[in-house]
Amino acid sequence: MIEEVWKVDPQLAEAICREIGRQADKLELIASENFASMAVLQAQGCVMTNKYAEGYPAKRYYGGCQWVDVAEDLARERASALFGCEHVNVQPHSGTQANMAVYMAILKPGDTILAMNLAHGGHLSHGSPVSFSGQLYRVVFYGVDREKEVIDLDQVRDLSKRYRPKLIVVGASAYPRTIDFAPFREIADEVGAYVMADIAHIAGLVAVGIHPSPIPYCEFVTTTTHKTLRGPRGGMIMCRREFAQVIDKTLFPGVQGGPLMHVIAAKAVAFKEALTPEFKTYQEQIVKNAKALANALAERGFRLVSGGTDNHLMLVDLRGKGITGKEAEKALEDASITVNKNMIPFDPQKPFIASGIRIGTPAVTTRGMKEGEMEAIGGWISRVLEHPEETVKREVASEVKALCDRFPLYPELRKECRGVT
Ligand code: DSN
Repeated sequence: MIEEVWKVDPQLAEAICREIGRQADKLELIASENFASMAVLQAQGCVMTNKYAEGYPAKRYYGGCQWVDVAEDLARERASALFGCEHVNVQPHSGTQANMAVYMAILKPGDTILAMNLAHGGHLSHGSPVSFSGQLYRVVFYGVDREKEVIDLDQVRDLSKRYRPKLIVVGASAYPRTIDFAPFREIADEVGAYVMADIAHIAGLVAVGIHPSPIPYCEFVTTTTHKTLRGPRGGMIMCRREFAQVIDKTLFPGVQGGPLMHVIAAKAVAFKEALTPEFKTYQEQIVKNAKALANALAERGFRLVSGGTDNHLMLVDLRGKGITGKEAEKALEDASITVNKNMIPFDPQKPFIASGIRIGTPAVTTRGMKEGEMEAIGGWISRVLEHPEETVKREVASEVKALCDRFPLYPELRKECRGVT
């Protein structure tokens, strides 16, 4: 796939190969990342990148769209089959653009949104003051209960009654527990609000039925396609039939121009993969691995926010270990283990320092790792964070490399790297 890049732009080819090497030789534990299949990568690298296709299948503003129409129809049909939704739009370039289209379809600037606090696990596009969502709308935040560290539904109800939001957003990027969507519907009905679930993180789990689906409870469901769903980087909106037209016209031409047809082609491939029995087994293993890793850390004295995990990720509170999230991220990176620093609920630290790290298992599970490997990884994380000295980091990095060699990633791509990885 990169032969021609070597000929035209060796500098860039080298960067690609070094990235292949980084992904293959280190442990990827960022909860929002994954490794797309070769089929997804090839579809994304296809000639559909050349095609303008503003509009929707059979209603385009350009000629010559018959084959990109096939791609978009396949993506739409498969997404509907996967999630059981009435309408789907597969054109959003990202999760944030999917959320933006929903907000702009049903809200006016100044309208009130009730959403989960970013510092408690929410997302920037759910009303953070640094995002358009916090600048255009009046946003009220709910969070987790201080003791149990699970979503505080009493607070959701109280705030809904006090502020009468037009939209309640449910969904998170750093929440380790199952989300029950039914109470959000009940509360929204009490105050006449719409509900949007953003399932970007848990979409793969929802698709195979090991996390409850928000579809019966929400007018709108948004997601990205590249996290647990393991497709190309992108977004998607699902909605009830009655909102199909307003969502489609708000996404295009409202907030986006021409769709990325090569990415939509790759989404179609990923959804086909997600409809297989193997994908269900994969999602189940993600959760088993997360539990095994959480146990391995807890046994070594690490405090997990909410006491553990039900899904693909965990949040580790490092305050008892005398190391900040920022320091932990760096120490682990030096040991070839990639995680991200993360705020924990009621964090005394600023976001750029943070008291915790977020750890997820989707990517290592794609490589074929199981509970035994999670136990080893938990041990390495503990060794590095308890003793972040150079010798320890070097030792762990070499053990990580040996493990990664047993679970090769993209071997066919590495062959094209001319020894540069
Ligand atoms: N940045 C993503 C994450 O890491 O969770 C969410 O958009």
